[in-house]
Amino acid sequence: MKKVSVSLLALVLVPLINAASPEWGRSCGGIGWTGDTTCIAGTVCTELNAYYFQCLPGASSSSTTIAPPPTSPPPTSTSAGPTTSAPIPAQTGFVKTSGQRFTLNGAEYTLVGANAYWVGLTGLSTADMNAAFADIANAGSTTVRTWGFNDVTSASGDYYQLWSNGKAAVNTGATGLQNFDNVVAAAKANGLRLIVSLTNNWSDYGGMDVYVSQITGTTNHDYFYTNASVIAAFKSYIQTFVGRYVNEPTILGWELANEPRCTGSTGTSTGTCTTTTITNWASQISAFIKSIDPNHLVAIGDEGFFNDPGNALYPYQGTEGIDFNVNLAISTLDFGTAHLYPISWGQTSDPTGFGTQWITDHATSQMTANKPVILEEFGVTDSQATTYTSWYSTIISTGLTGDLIWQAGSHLSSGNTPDDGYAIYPDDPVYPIEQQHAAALKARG
Ligand SMILES: *[C@@H]1O[C@H](CO)[C@@H](O)[C@H](O)[C@H]1NC(C)=O
Ligand SMILES: CC(=O)N[C@H]1CO[C@H](CO)[C@@H](O)[C@@H]1O
Repeated sequence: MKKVSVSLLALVLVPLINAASPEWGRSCGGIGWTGDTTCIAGTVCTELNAYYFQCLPGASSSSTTIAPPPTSPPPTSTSAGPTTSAPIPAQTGFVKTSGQRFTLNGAEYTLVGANAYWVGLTGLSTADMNAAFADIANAGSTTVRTWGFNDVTSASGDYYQLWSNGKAAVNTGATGLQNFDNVVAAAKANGLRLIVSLTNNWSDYGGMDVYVSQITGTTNHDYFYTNASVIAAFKSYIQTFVGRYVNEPTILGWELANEPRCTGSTGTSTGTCTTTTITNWASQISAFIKSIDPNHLVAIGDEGFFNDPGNALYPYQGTEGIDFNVNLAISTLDFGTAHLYPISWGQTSDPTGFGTQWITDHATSQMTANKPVILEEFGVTDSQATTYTSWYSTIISTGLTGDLIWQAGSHLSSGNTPDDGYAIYPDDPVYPIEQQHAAALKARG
């Protein structure tokens, strides 16, 4: 139902790829757009949807100015499944921070929930998006983290940016940003708010290495943080993606990237990347997001590694290019994030105990910086109930601001959502543990 025909999609995309003029296809309006609304001669500001107007070739031979866009909420899907037959609850106000807590309209907002990167990337109907978010909401969740990127070099499935010969074209159509509009509408219909990552350290769904290889012709992962052309391309994507949702309260916040590190899936870098490299990049990109979107919170989306060279434990050594405490002090970053995968990180002798220390140390950083910190991914594949019960208890007792489990799962009409060994479906014994924790975190405040 949300798909357009391939030929129609090609009509939309091909001219963008071949366009010679940077003016061609430039954003010029839509809900939340605060930039230039005029288009050069020969192009007309054209509404692609309420959120997105572009300068496209038109009959007009002079510049055209469009009226400011309406400030009404996004049109909700007319093809909603049974779970949205009830009126969609109004979501008003943006989630903000106050000291170490999140707030909404002056009251405390408990950030608890799950990751579901797949909602917009696995061809789900709007009815299945709603069913997946309903399962997450029934766990007591307030918040879901998902992917706002998929960089491809040939058009297939749902994707947001198509690369060819070093140039990117954002997919604003039904398999692109209009599909993400449906993700936002489905989250809203279930009373959830979204944390959206804007690229990936890893090669899943494209990510940094696609920018680097397309623009520099190399596999040096850290060029993502330093090459001016790559940074300009990432900012251009942010301008379009973030710009589309500036006035959308269902977005809780933006994350610069999922798990940025000096090296990625290629394992290749210039050898010159340090924690300073990523700190400088995070300062620059977060300030850019704030400049186009003052409404939403911004975080890095990193794993929360500490930079203590010589520490016996790998996640504390700073070798991946992350200095959690230095980054948390950046003024244009609103909250800190940590992930927790003891087994992947070689902490195999006492993974539960390692996690307890990790949570405690991040709660200490949270107090020092006086900003919220969330455990925004965590997972083990063995003894999940025991380990998660312990970690949840530590989150409550240390005062860590909130958490999102990796990852949510649903049994949908189209089949089961992805399971990488960590997915918790509603019939999993961990699901009621999530429910108890959400209630306990809301009660703690
Ligand atoms: C970025 O990469 C391009 C393509 O390889 C190169 O021409 C340019 O000099 C690089 N810029 C910087 C600042 O390194
Ligand atoms: C921690 C993590 O997410 N690792 C994944 C990163 O991406 C690579 C390549 O796609 C995967 O193999 C890792 O599991």
